[in-house]
Amino acid sequence: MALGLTRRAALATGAGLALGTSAAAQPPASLLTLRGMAGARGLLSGAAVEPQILQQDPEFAVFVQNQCSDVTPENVMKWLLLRPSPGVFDFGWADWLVTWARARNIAVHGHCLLWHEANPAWLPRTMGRAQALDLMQEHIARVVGRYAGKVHSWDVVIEFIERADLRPDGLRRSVWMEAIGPDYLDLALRAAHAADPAARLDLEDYGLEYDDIPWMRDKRASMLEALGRLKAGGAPLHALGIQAHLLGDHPPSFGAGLRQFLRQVADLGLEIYITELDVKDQAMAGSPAARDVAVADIYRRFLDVVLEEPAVKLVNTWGLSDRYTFLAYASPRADKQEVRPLPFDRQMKPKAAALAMLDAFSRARR
Ligand code: 9MR
Repeated sequence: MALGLTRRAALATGAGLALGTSAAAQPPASLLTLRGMAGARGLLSGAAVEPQILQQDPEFAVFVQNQCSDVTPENVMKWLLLRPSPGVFDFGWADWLVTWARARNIAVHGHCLLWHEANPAWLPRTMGRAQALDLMQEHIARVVGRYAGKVHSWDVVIEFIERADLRPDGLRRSVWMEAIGPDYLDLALRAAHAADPAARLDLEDYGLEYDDIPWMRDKRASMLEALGRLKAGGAPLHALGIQAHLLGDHPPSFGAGLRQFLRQVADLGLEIYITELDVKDQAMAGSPAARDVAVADIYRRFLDVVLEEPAVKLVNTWGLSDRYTFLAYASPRADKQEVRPLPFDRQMKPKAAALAMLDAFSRARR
């Protein structure tokens, strides 16, 4: 699908062509927004956001509202922010975001219940099994229970495979794994399911995307084993989340290997969510315009393969506009130019990557 200037302009406003009247709080349904095109293909499409930014930057908030059918909290549902001290929960910003999204008919993808990072200093590094189980189960019951019926899906455990930790099962030696044992994954899923039986539950990880990177191929194998074990044991697991922080300076080797991996995941009876898509342009050469074209090509090649797999139901970018991206502080460019990893630029105009996403969505077979 070639998108001409008129369509670009429509996409830029986020308004697009209204195809029907909608309730006052809802943006117009438009094929020329990511949420509109994704919706027409049975997909959710959204972005990671910070509620503080939605509150401070109303222009950005309207833009998110127009482009996203789901949002994920980039940080405010992590232990570090939710759990200032033992026994204390601070739900302020998480509540704000869930309320904001629901008022706009936007689904919430919860992120994340257990991670080895972004934990408060008070969380013990080593614990006995009983203590860790209590803490984990209380956390999941409180957080998932609070948003029961309001959160579409949860990243229950993230980044849980790490072959370099040298366990035969490939599991990362996180604080939870070390204290509870490998069944912490199953127990975390069961706790989340008990707290909200309607929520879709995933396990999420990075390093599964590239066919030509040996450790990623190995990680796929460990992932399939772990998912297979959980499903065989009857765990309430509904999806695999694939982060997809893609590399601007690496060949886009998304081919038969990725295709096969996605099929194998689907064959386990799982859906697949793309949860943190962006393209790191930290080390890419060329002008901003040239980089935008190369970044868009990576989005297109990745999504073309991924969306061939009907089990893929959700595509979220990690941020939406280059105005707000963690890569600006996590991976700045040596030449001090702004990083441009996301589909829309700082003015929230669509870059070639937004058109690549729209195009890939339009061709998704469902
Ligand atoms: O984008 C997030 C950044 O603002 C935080 O400082 C960081 C640590 O909490 O986490 C970033 O998000 C990560 C996500 O939660 C899990 N996958 C990797 C993401 C990028 O580091």
